[in-house]
Amino acid sequence: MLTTDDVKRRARELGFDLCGVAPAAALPELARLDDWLARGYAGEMVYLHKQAAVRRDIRHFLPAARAVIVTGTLYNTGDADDSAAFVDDDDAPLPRSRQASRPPDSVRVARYARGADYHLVLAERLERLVEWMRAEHGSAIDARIFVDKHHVQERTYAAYAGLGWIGKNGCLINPDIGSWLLLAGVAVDLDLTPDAPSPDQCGSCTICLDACPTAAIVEPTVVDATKCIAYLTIEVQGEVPEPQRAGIGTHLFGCDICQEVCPWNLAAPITTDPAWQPRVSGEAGAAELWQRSDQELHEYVKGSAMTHAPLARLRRNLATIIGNAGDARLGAVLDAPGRGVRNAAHSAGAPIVADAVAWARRRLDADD
Ligand code: B12
Ligand code: SF4
Ligand code: SF4
Repeated sequence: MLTTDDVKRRARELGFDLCGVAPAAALPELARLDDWLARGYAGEMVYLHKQAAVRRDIRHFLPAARAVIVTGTLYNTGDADDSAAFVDDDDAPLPRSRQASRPPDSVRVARYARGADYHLVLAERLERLVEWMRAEHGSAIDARIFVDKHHVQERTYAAYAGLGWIGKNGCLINPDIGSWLLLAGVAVDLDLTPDAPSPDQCGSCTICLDACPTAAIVEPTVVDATKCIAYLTIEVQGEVPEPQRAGIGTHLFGCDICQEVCPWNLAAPITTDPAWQPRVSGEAGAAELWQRSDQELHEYVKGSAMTHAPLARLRRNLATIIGNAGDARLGAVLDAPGRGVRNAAHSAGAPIVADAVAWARRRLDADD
């Protein structure tokens, strides 16, 4: 008979840094999603409303489920984004020298998006875990994997599986390895012994709430996505509301500030897993990226989770960053996407890009 320890051992061999088991139940904290949705915090992410009924109980995802195996994978390569440069505070935790050395239009790419597309990597590893469970168990197993986009509240099941606690920044934090973690798992009809949940260790700290540049953490553990830079740069399909564009700063894709500042990440271990080694540079300049052709931009994001965003959305973000850079000279490149070569940068013709370009010009002119 398969035990929780057997599953954890195998998960470790497959490259997962953490693994635990949660009960397959309608856990009380799952009900918080309804309140969050009712407050309008999901914004354009209508899929969360549509999936809400399934997300209330893992047994709507897999009716036969008796246990939820949750994994955590460390993606910290030590390749820090100095997002905290954005925090206008003398106590900012990152070295001022690095902040000063960055050109004003250096883009910021969230760490999780710089390596290989985790949806594919983790799904493949979980499939192998399920195959192994089927072979070991001897008789049929009903199992269904989930990686991010599936209809499962991963953080809540992860907390019950003992992987960590829900920090005030909303992220699951493991006391040994911090919060640079991707979550994924398997709902299964096996009777596996659940782990004990980890205690909350945020204490009286409020660093992340104070550091969030857009005040998106509206109360401890609750993020209003419509204010979050990750949502504005990744999820918003159309035009970003004008009053929110300045707050995006130089973020091209996602935001790590509330994790960069968290004391539990100060000693986060560094992974050597080849999957997470950066393939997308977080050091490129927005003006330089803007001048690339669509084909070159596609090469820039190839293989990473950034490919989930259409090129026009990336160009919209690049124009916004240029507008925020405060250097009027950068405005000249806005006339030459794809280095001005005709047809090289089709995505620049999208209305959301044209709108962001017009805004960036106005902003740079006003700064002049
Ligand atoms: C929608 C979404 C977003 C939205 C909304 C985020 C949010 N905070 O709600 C946006 C686009 C803003 C976003 C941003 C990011 N995301 Co996101 N996102 C998701 C997604 C798809 C659903 C999350 C959701 O349902 N939100 C609604 C809220 C209400 O639900 P929740 O976040 O799960 O929160 C639950 C807990 O807080 C729980 N809870 C609260 N208090 C307590 C107390 C106890 C004791 C317990 C048990 C539970 C509990 O109640 C809530 C409801 O169940 C999940 C994947 C998934 N399938 O779950 C990834 C996920 C949460 N995101 C992830 C990541 C990595 C990020 C970013 C770091 C990416 C980036 N660098 O830009 C940021 C972090 C922003 C932040 N501070 O939260 C990881 C988080 C890993 C971790 N260590 O926590 C996930 C799990 C994806 C994955 N598979 O790894 N994301
Ligand atoms: S990801 Fe950035 S914008 Fe979103 S809550 Fe964290 S610090 Fe705020
Ligand atoms: S910064 Fe402080 S309050 Fe925020 S998640 Fe980390 S420990 Fe908790």
